[in-house]
Amino acid sequence: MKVRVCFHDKCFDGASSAAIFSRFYRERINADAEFLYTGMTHKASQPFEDGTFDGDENAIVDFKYSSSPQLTWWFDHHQSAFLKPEDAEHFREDRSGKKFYDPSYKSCTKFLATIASQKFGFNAAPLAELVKWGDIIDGAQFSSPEMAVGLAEPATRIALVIEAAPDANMAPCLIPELATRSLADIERLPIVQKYLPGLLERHRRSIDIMRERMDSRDGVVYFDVTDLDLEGYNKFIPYYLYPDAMYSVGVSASPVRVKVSVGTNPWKEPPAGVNLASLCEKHGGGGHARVAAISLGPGDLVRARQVAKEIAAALRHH
Ligand SMILES: [Mn+2]
Repeated sequence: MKVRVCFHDKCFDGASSAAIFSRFYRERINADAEFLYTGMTHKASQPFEDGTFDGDENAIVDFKYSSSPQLTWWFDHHQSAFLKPEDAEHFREDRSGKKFYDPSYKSCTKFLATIASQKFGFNAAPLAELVKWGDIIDGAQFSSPEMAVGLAEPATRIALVIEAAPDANMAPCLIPELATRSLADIERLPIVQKYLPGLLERHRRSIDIMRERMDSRDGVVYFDVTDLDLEGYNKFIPYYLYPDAMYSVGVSASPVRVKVSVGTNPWKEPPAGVNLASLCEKHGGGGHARVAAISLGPGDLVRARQVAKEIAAALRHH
């Protein structure tokens, strides 16, 4: 029995959701399941390539819906969960009882643990630490910018490795560990230790670089790091450096995409009526009300900068 689990790649909540799904599935649905993991990335083009759903069961966690008849399980909490209105319609008509969506949850980790417990009798108690940190990290519920940027807690260090390690197999390797071990134990694993010291050093350097690059005006921090290998930078650095800023708009690049990231300072109360997911949807992106992004093709640098500057200008007026 093969179960294909597609999860939001390079994301602590995505990996944690896949871990909780796997443990839930093994304990409550089929003890003999063999899991195969596929990390999904928001790309400018269609994310689900033909042949993605090749399991006896196919699940998507913490990522967009697919109307494929092969998809048997779905859990998501993103406001922009549906690529097309027909997908939303398809989901509304689903009667499988195995597809779940609630954008009011701060993390898919907590959403999945809650549904699995309430509807399928899963005991999520052994995973309480993972659920707690999934919600803190994905929901930006750190007590201070220093806690979010200082990376003293095992969960924040594992999140750094998942987000930034140059190893496509990192999340698939860590998901079974996240399902069974404590975060302190996972931090000590050789695969984590192989990358952690270098990534922490790069993180410290990135704070200095971003300090030089950031332009903070009228409550909006703008920065462009497309010429540097900085995708996967810590998204709380803008508010650590500029605690009074309400929003940040950043442009970064990797070999596969140029990304415009738009965020709200989690330690401030934003004005009512501003929805960053809706703002980014106008440019083909999406996300959540307080944090969203637009992914463009690797050749779309000029357009990405133009979109980022437009969004920054619009936010400065709030
Ligand atoms: Mn999430």
